Amino acid sequence: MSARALDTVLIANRGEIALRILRACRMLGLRSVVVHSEADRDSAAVRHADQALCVGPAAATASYLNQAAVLFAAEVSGAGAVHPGYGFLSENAEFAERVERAGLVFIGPRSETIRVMGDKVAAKRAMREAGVPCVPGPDETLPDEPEALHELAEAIGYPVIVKAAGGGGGRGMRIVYDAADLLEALSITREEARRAFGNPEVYLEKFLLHPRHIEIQVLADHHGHALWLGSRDCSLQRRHQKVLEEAPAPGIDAGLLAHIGERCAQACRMMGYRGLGTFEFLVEDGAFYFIEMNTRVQVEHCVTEMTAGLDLVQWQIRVALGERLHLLQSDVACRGHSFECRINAENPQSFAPSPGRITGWSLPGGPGVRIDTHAGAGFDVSPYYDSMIAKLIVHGGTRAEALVRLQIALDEMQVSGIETNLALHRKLARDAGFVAGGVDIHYLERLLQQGAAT
Ligand code: MV4
Repeated sequence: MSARALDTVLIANRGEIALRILRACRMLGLRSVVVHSEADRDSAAVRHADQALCVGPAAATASYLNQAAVLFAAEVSGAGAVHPGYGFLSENAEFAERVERAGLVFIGPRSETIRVMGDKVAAKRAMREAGVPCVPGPDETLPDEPEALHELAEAIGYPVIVKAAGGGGGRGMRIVYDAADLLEALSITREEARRAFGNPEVYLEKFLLHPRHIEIQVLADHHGHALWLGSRDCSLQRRHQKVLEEAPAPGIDAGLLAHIGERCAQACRMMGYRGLGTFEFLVEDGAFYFIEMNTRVQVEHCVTEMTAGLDLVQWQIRVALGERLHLLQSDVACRGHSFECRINAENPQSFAPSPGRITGWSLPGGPGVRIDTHAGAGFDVSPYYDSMIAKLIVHGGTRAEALVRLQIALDEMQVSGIETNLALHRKLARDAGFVAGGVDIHYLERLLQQGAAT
């Protein structure tokens, strides 16, 4: 314990988020240790960190997911805290527990909270008990008897969706339109879940046909103080990958949003939640339905930073180190509007990753324009990791102003040497449905199908 310093943070991630965390550490006067794979030796995070340690070969399972190697790096560097970023080990309860047991601070909620939220049925039960509205459907283990199952589904009303308790983020789910298909859907999903997540438990929900995906950002300290920091609309997705996000969610009644936000903050207080968190909702016909909670910093946290005027990653670290949040809910404002485009190295038709060397790189700028990236001219996009190469974030006083900034910034941005989804973003930023605001979760895939047909 003696060598462990709470002035040193180990960053267990790569890419833009490693840099983002590093910058927050610098702002707080904290030392940073970055772990990296052999493929990321020349990365900007490695260059800028106070210390860098290689934890294994390029494959994530051998490096960024290698718990023993990451924990060993924390030990040898004398780090007192571990920031997992997003993806990789960020929502791994076992890893968080090992960090805790090593006497280190895991920058995130308690491992026990991560475990509860990882079980989507347990998470839903906790939220319902805290007064957060959930999708209709039971939050207890399903009965075994076929008749009881049929009665349950009838009571919910078809179509229903079968989801794996160990799933989430679109993995392990199956829609059932007709009672004749119910039992088979349950048994197939259960078998898939047993294999994929080691947990065969499944649950049933009413399947909402045209919802929006709206999130509430929360922040809680270790002293029972919790705040909600606004909403995000993440409905523009393709195959459960978000493409373009915005804050606040457009067209939602402010009173309703405040009511839901306050429910989320209250749920945090009841659970003794600590750190940053996201409540995911499906919103249909003006009603909010909780589906999942994320216990990490999210890729799209930036749009909330722009509208709330807060450095969320700094706050995440500060509360993890035990600091009190003195900010009051009445101090939290939502100023203007923000958009974030995820710029990916991918083929515009097939969406297959497009790794390789970036030869040309020209970034937009001006008021209200922010780029979070680890890439640049001469950067090699690795085939081993996620294909996101940059986030373009804009802010404006109104949604209309932010939208014009987005259009201009997208036109200014140029990337060559690899394929990107910039053209898709340019098209989206001028799409009538998107410009109007409030499209549903199926909008982007429908748009892509039409585009492919013409
Ligand atoms: C749903 C749903 C409709 N009804 N649950 C997909 C990801 C996972 N987080 C939950 N998902 C969904 N759950 C009910 N009861 C539709 C989806 C869904 C979806 C949700 C958010 C964003 C994009 C989506 C695309 C397809 C399906």
